[in-house]
Amino acid sequence: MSKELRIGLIGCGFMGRTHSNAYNRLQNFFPDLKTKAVLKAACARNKDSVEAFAKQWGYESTETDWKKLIARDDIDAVDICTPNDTHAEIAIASAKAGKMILCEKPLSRTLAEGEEMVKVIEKAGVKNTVWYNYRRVPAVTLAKKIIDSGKLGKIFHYRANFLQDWTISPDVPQGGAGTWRLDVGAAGSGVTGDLLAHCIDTAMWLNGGIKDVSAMTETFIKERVHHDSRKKQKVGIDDACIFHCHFDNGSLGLFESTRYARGHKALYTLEINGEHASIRWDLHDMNRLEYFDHRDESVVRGWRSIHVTDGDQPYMDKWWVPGLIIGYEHSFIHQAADFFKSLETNKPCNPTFKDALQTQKVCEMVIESANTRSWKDTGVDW
Ligand code: SOE
Repeated sequence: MSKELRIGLIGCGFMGRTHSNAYNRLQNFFPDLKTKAVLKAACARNKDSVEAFAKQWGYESTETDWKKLIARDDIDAVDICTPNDTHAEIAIASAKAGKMILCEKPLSRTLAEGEEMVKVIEKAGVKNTVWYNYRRVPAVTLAKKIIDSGKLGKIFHYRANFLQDWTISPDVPQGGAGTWRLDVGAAGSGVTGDLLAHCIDTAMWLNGGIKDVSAMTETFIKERVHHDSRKKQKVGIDDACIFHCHFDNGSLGLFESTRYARGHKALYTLEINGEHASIRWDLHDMNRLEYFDHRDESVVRGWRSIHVTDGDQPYMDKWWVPGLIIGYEHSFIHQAADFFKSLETNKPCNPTFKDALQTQKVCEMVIESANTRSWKDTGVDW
């Protein structure tokens, strides 16, 4: 390893941990990378917690003001792990300061914010990526390879769910650490931007652009105490969202997400049905890809469960030995590795801000469709 990429991470919550873990693992598991990750600075508003975080994850220094972090000459790349309402401001300032940017999903709260971000980032010409991590689960990456090889034939259906149950109690507040996802001001939307954004990103990557959408949303709990005001306030997010759509390739899509599916903590599933074959994947059994091929001899035809752990399957040559599994955190390690690799090849590390803006277009039209009870064209350019 010769070069260094000095990272400044902003936001030290759940995503701050997943990204920091990713940088820390690169040297061990991706030793061929020519650039070394240097954890230069971590930034969060609370001095004590950012110092504890920096110590735990190996950052050399801390900041409590993100503007100071961005102004530092010893930072090459800014990693944005803050709530959605700060993504645009931080990303735009970072691009203007000439920093590379790795931004946690979703890109932005609204399409307008996302468009502004893309405009500034493209003008600055800085390297960028958005952490839609599920693309880099080896079984999902394998699904992409199988689809691209044409094995499924013409695609008819794409189906995805992302189900949770953590907001069923009316006592869960909106706003504040951990629960900002319930505050429309901080999050922009509810399950649409938080969970369906993942499904949409994966779907367009696997199956091409989404042309138009028809959606419905529901807010089951209309008022919640706000962390800041300590008063009950109207809830502005969508608690649940269901939409269907047409893809550019003529297939039909069906998507559902909710935080009210009792018994489901984080169940992301997807299924694709083609003329010759089908594929399905389930986050709770994430090392497996299920595959059905109608061309198999009829007496043995059936769903196969492919254990994606062999060295010739995506990313798996970097890990243990065939048959041994990896987990959720590895999807982030793979994205970090691909970003570092992209510095060598000078190719984009997808999804870039521009790609993530396409997901933002779908999310915006999903909400718009639900609000107006009508079909909406997404304007996606895939
Ligand atoms: C929400 O609970 C959440 O943490 C999302 O914000 C993540 O993006 C998703 O991967 C898991 O669920």
